[in-house]
Amino acid sequence: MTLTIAGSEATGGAGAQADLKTFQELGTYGIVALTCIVSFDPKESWNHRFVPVDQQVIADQLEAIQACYEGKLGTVKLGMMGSPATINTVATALKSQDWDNVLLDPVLICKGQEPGHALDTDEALKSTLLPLATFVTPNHFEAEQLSGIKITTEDDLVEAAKKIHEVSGAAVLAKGGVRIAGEDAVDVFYDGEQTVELRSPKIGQERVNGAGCTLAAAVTAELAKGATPLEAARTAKAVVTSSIENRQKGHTPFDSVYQGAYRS
Ligand code: PXL
Repeated sequence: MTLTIAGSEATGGAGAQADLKTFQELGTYGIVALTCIVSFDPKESWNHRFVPVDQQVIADQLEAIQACYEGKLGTVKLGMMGSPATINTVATALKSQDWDNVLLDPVLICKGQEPGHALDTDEALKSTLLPLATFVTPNHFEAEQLSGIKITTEDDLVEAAKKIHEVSGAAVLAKGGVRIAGEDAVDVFYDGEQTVELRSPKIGQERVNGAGCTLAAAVTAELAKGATPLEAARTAKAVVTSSIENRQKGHTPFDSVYQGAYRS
């Protein structure tokens, strides 16, 4: 059983939709509490229109979920929060029970959001959610924000992963993706003991919508099934590679991942 606390991305590529599809594909019972609704704007270069869900409604969803599955729900993924207020509401609910796995995908910015807004969200993520996390999956930009390290090489990515582990105690899977030069998409796993570079050949040079969400959701599902953090990271890399290979094209300038063709 896996819960995602995340935003809706209406075209179905990213956010809660990607999380639920990934949970289903990996054989866990998926549950969602929605934090916000993102609708790309076809009239404005597909910028993100962002609407937060009312704080009371976020709290109500979590109340329903936690009461329904009390004693059974041990794994949660945190996706796009969108505001410090939502981060506080979510943290309050999380603290009302014990968790085996709290996976934080520190989604910081979405085009169309105010940069100032993202800075506040960054601070709230660091102070309020990062200490609760057992596993963190920052992308290139988020790893720079959380570590304060500018990342241009694989070595920088390793340093950033170590720094984020130091401040959180969590296992870290820092994603280089297409942002670090070279033939391979490299992600760095660090859990305080092992540093492992996970690589697979890049599939094009463009970002694919929902890849980060899928990777983090796959880690979440595997952790819920009892995998170690490193095993979960390896499986997740295979899931996201398959989801990129089988991407869905639309009229957006980017394609969206599709998880449905993954075979273990
Ligand atoms: O991929 C990051 C992401 C997460 N959550 C929501 C999103 C996006 C990107 O579009 O819309 C809701």
